[in-house]
Amino acid sequence: MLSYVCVHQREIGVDYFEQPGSREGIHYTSVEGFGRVGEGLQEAGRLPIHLAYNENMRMSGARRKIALIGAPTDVGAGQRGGSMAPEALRVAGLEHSLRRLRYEVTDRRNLAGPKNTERPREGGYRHLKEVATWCGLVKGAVATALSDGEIPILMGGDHSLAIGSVAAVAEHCAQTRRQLTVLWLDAHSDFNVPESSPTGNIHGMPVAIIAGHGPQELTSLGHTSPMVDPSQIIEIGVRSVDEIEKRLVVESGLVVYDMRMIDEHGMRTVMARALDRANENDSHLHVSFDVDFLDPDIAPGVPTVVPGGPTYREAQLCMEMIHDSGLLGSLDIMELNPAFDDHNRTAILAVDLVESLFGEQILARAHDTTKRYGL
Ligand SMILES: [Mn+2]
Repeated sequence: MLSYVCVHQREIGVDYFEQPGSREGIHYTSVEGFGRVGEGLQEAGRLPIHLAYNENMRMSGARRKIALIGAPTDVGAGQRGGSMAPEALRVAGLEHSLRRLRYEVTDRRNLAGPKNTERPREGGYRHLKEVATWCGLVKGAVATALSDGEIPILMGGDHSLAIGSVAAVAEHCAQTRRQLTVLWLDAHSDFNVPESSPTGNIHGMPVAIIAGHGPQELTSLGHTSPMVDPSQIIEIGVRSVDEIEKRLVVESGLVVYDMRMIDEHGMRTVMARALDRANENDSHLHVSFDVDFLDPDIAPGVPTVVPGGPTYREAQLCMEMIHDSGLLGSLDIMELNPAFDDHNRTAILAVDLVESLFGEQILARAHDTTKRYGL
């Protein structure tokens, strides 16, 4: 009988799949080390055909608990509908998928904040007060999850809410003396200021704000300004930047891997370089995943589609490589908009990608990052 075996560091567990690819009949055992894995296998009468030992799975040992936090609002966006996204992700099975990957998952349900009043721009921004209130709520919920030893997954909501989650993560990292690297997966650079923004919608500004450029109501959510050193903010998948914003991005010192770089060098090289930066400092990696990062052919359910994004396979590789780094500490899933979606397919795709981010693999395999990607 053939079995697949996967062994995790620290919290050592064994997965037996009776048939390759099967998810049924999984037998789970806790063992102390390799010797006992062999014994366990003999006792179970199964033949291991692959043994995977992941030295880099720091996360799996230290943190196996996940908190889902819903922030149902679109106050920072130009289009309505993002407020329905947390429920769309639940309907697509996010909690079940993570449980299947052996995480202890608590759905902390939805935060309740101010409604979208659909007012026009005032003093450069739309809905600044509402965005600040929502971000304060998000910061509180994410901070609680982190101090409880959970990996927070923020289910947005529009991308302005990431100001709140990054504020919490940055403060947590400062308290625990951990370096922070932010991976911003997005079609846009989200680095607008009122002078460069054509709309005043704050979902186009969160990176500028966490890098220290923005209204006091939002920059003050951080324990310090900038919340994150711009050289530790890495943008991937960018393909739409407003005119004045281009100059700001270049001057800011953030690291941008735009679509041209992905075209020329491939997702593998781009991700290896990005993760190398995080690995150098053994950083807490915060991933802010704007669903519009993905090519709209596969992910139509976003308000601001930009053609020419990563394909399904490129996105999977991106997520798998982040997982393999063992550094993932917190995640935002942002900008999903069920009003633009087709039978929830974008939410289902987002859940599929989050599964890869949290360790789903085609096969159990040894994934020592250094050897596998030549970092
Ligand atoms: Mn964004």
